[in-house]
Amino acid sequence: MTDTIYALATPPGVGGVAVIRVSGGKAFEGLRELGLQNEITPRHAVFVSFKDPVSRETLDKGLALPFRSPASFTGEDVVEYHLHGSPAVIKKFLETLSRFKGHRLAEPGEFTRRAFENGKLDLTEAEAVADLVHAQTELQRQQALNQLEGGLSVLYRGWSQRIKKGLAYLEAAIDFADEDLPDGFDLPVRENYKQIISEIDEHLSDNNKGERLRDGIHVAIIGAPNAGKSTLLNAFAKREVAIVSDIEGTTRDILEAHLDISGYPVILSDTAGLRPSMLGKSDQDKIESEGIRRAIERAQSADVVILLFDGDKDIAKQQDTLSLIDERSILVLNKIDKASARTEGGYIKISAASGDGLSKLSDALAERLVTLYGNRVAPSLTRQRHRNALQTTREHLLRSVMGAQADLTAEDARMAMRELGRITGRIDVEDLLDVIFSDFCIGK
Ligand SMILES: Nc1nc2c(ncn2[C@@H]2O[C@H](COP(=O)(O)OP(=O)(O)OP(=O)(O)O)[C@@H](O)[C@H]2O)c(=O)[nH]1
Ligand SMILES: [Mg+2]
Repeated sequence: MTDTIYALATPPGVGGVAVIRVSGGKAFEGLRELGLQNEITPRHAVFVSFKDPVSRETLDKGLALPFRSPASFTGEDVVEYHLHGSPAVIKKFLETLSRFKGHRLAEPGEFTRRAFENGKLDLTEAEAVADLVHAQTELQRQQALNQLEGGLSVLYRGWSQRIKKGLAYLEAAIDFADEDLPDGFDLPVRENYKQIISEIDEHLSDNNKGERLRDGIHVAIIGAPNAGKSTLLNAFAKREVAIVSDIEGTTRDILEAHLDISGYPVILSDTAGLRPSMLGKSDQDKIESEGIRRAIERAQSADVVILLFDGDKDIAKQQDTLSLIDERSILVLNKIDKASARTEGGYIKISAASGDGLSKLSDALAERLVTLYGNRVAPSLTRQRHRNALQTTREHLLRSVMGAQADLTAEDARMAMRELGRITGRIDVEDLLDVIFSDFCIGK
């Protein structure tokens, strides 16, 4: 018998209601000990005056909401306690639960883990629970929900089924043929596997969309010292993240702010002003040159780069910034509020200080993100784990297609299926039997 686990399900601190969740074989017993007299009716909330079973002291008055196995999130008996959301009530209640037989505090993710182990969710769906809980932007919510509803599972299971069908055909042909197999009998299977490979390739070459939506899209502000990079970061973040001054070389480290740009999670970074000519001239510059090195590194790794030009100075002289123009850049001219400001075309013109033009820049950024990642949530892989497993699946499948003999083709296809199953964690019994008994011959 596994332990009955409990934990606070809502954030700690003060709130209108706090929810404590209990899951396991002794969950209902605990509810009785806490004072429920009547019979337990699953999925019906009851108002209870919760009492410490030993001291008979009242802990709180609140609701208990029981779910009977297997019709619960974890698949076990579950009771949710809706209490007054105060730190003292929560502490007292958890303390009381800790003294119950077979009860212990849940480990991180343990409720979802049990849901997986009891077949309520597959691995990608379990991961989606975590993503949904952490979703900060609209597209993150949509993506997590899509995955929770089985978007990835359906896709991967579909491939797995098709590989399995081909495998069945190959094995039947190999095992039952009483004469030599005709040349090319396995051609349709190989064709089908080739098709799956190209579908996997398409799924993999999505610009890392799912991972970016999950982890954040990196947008870097790059430009000469005093161009107004820190002012721009602060304007977007709506708070004083970075120090702004008219001294060139104020910013050294990379500073980040998390933004929501039209539902896309963006990590906007402010960097040291590019001024390589000053590098290595004094002790002070050692720090600045490290800052510039980091700035250039960030410019290279970012998904989108805002190249910020100082509109108060000659653009042609901002060589270090100009030399970084590539397909990832958005060209922006700052300080247009100044009387002496440039008027060159091809730039988005802003005043980071007054806020002028910022909505235009924000729109341009959103438009770029739509181009890069689309604005419709399709099932996209969200983790390196998925990517690695798919790449291995692809390798096995490719070897299967190239296999000189049908039995080699079959063996590689089996490995491809197993690798796919690893992503969802669902290698169903039938698949396992396939793998186990495939080494037997018919008749044994
Ligand atoms: N008039 C005007 N001044 C601005 C604008 N944006 C920034 N400044 C001023 O320009 C100076 C430099 O601004 P910062 O934001 O510190 O520039 P930076 O690019 O971060 O500079 P470094 O960190 O040294 O690379 C400050 O005095 C700002 O107040 C603007 O749109 N208009
Ligand atoms: Mg700065």
